[in-house]
Amino acid sequence: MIAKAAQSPLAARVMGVVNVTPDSFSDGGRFFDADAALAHARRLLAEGADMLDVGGESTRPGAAPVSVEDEIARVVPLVRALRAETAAPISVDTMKPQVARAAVAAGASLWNDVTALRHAPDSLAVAAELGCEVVLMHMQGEPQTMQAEPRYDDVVGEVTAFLAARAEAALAAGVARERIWLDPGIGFGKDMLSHNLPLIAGLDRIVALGFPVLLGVSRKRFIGALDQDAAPDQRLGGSIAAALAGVAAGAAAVRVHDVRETVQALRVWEAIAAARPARRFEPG
Ligand code: HH2
Repeated sequence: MIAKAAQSPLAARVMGVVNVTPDSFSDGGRFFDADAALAHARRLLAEGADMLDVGGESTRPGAAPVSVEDEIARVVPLVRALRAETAAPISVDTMKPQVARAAVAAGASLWNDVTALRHAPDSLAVAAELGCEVVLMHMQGEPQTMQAEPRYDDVVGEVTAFLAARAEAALAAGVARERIWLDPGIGFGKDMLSHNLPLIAGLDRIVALGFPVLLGVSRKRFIGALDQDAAPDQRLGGSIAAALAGVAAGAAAVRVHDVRETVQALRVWEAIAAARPARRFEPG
C-alpha cells in the first residue's frame, strides 16, 4: 500500500473569504443569505482554511455603502455561529470600528481593515482597546474612486513606507507588536499591471519590516488583464500563481476564495521546496 503523505501544516496560512454581501466583485450575492454564508464558511474550513475573513460590505469601486446597523446584522450572527463550532481564528473585514467591536464581542479575533485604521478618528484607539489582531492594508484614495488614475513614483517604496508608518501609529496607540499584520492592498488604488505586479514581486521589502504579511490576490482584475479579460470565476490559475509568488517572497498568509485548490498548490509547492537538495558551496 502506498502511504498517504502526512498532512503537515503549511508554512503559509490560508484565509478563506466569506462575503455576506449582495455585490462583491468576486462572488457577488452568492452567500448573502445567512444560511448560505454559514454553509460556505463550513465548506472552506473543511477544505483546509486556517482562518476565515467575514465581510459585510464590498470594497469594489461603485459598491453601495452599508450602514453600521446593516453591516453588524450581516456579519455578527455568522461570526457567532462560527465561533460556536470552530476554533479557527475568525477575522472581520470592516473599516468601521463599531462593526469591529461587535464582531470581536461575538468571537472574532482579527480586525481586517482596508483603510489601515484611518477610516474613523477612533479606529486606532478601538483596535488597541479590543486587543485583537489587526490587518493594516494599503489603499490609495477611497474605495469609490481609487481606480481613477492611481499614481506612484516608486510603488513598492511608497507602499512600504505607508505600511511602516501605519504600524508605528498602531504601536503608538497601544496595539501590541505581535498583533499587527501588513497587506499591500493589491487592486486598491493600483494600476492593474504597472503597480500590482511590482508589489507582488517586491513583497520581500514589506516582509522585511518584520510583521507578518497577508496577501490578497484571489480573482483580482489584474489576472483578467493578463488573460483575455477572464471573468472573476475564471481566474483560479492566475490566483494560485500569484499566491505562490507572494508566499515565495515571504507572505505569511494568503486571502483566497478557492481554498481547496490553494491548499493543494501550496502543499505541492512546499513539498518540492523541501525536497530541493541543499546548494553546494562553490568557492568564487
Ligand atoms: N481584498 C478585498 C477585500 N478585503 N482585505 C485585505 N486585507 N486584503 C485584500 O486584498 C482584500 C481585503 C477584495 O476582495 P473581495 O472581498 O472578494 O471583494 P469585495 O471587497 O468586493 O467584497
